[in-house]
Amino acid sequence: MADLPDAGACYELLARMALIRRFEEEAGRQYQRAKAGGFLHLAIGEEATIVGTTSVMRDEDYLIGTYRTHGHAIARGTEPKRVMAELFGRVDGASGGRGGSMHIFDRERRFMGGYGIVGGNLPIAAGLALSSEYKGEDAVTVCMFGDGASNTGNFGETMNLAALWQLPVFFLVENNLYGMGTSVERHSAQTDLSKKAEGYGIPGERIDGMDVIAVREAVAEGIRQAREERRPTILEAFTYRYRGHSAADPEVYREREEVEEWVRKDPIETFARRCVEAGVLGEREVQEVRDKAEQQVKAAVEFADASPEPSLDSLYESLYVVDSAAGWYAVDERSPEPHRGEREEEMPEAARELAEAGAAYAGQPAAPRPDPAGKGDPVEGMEPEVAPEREEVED
Ligand SMILES: Cc1ncc(C[n+]2csc(CCOP(=O)(O)OP(=O)(O)O)c2C)c(N)n1
Ligand SMILES: [Mg+2]
Repeated sequence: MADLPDAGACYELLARMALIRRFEEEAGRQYQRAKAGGFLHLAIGEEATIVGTTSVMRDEDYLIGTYRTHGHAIARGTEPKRVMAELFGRVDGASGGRGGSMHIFDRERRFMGGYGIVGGNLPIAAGLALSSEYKGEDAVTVCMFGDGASNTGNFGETMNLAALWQLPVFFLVENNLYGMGTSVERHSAQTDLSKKAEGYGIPGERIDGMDVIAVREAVAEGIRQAREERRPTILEAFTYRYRGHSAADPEVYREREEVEEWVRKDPIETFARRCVEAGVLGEREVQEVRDKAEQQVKAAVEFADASPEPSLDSLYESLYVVDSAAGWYAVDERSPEPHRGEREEEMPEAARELAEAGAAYAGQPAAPRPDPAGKGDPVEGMEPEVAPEREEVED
């Protein structure tokens, strides 16, 4: 077992993990109260993998993750109140209230998301590393993704280019044993995910992702190789999410005993105990860490609650539109005349009308859905539906 670092570092590791845990418990509660919208994927149980990794990154390094990244942002230094405001869809959120739970983003801290497409963050990580290379920066890009993501085409393409171009990138698979409800044995022919990039020239290792110190040591070495030798490597960290895949998961694919077994290895409890037994931290400090987390999360909820919603006028701000695609919605090529929304000068007014129509529709689920291309008539084949119950929604 790797040695503990000094007391200050231990305190900081414990404090970060406790803060993330408390934050996510509260996020789950706020979601049930419908304060947070969209989808919610909690990483409760995975804190050691997250914090162990970020604790050895430099400020200049990039981190890119998945849709389960509230903790990653907080671990990188994004204020919890800005993450909570993002979940609430408010202007003071990390992404201005536009991203929600799956798209937390903090450029200043080089946290590049928050990404909803499984495996979609991998090529972006290679791109970030390539940009560092071009600019002659020392920065390393750390790319974290799930076991399920290792099956995507992006995985192979990214590994190939990362190795071929000797990019300063480091990969970490958060193997929580499932991709949604499918276990690794059922979704991957090669179940040793640390070997999965070997054929592309990227060696890997397996580590205990519930042990913050083990993660920290292994990641530090991976980052060092990426920075100093331009040698990308991959780490497979075994971890576990105590909660369902998302808030909508009935969890029929696993037994309660399995969850309980992992909870007994809880990364925060075991680390706190180890620090106390080694005399590095006192019981009083452990309690202080918990109290501080409680206060910070309470303040985050108050802040998020007080933050306003983005104005309707700002609905079309910060959107990226490819130049060649005139207008902002699919154009019906069969009719040559300009379609509503294609003339840019009409945009502000058209955007406002649509936003108001959308808001009216959301408030009256039984009303016919307005037709954005017409004058508000119902669209054929798009009969109004009643919004599904949150519990039934799958992503
Ligand atoms: C390209 C793509 N396919 C499918 C989905 C639906 N989906 C969302 S999460 C998920 C499971 C991914 O599992 P894993 O990579 O192990 O990450 P975890 O959720 O366990 O953190 C799937 C299939 C998606 N978002 N993107
Ligand atoms: Mg998984």
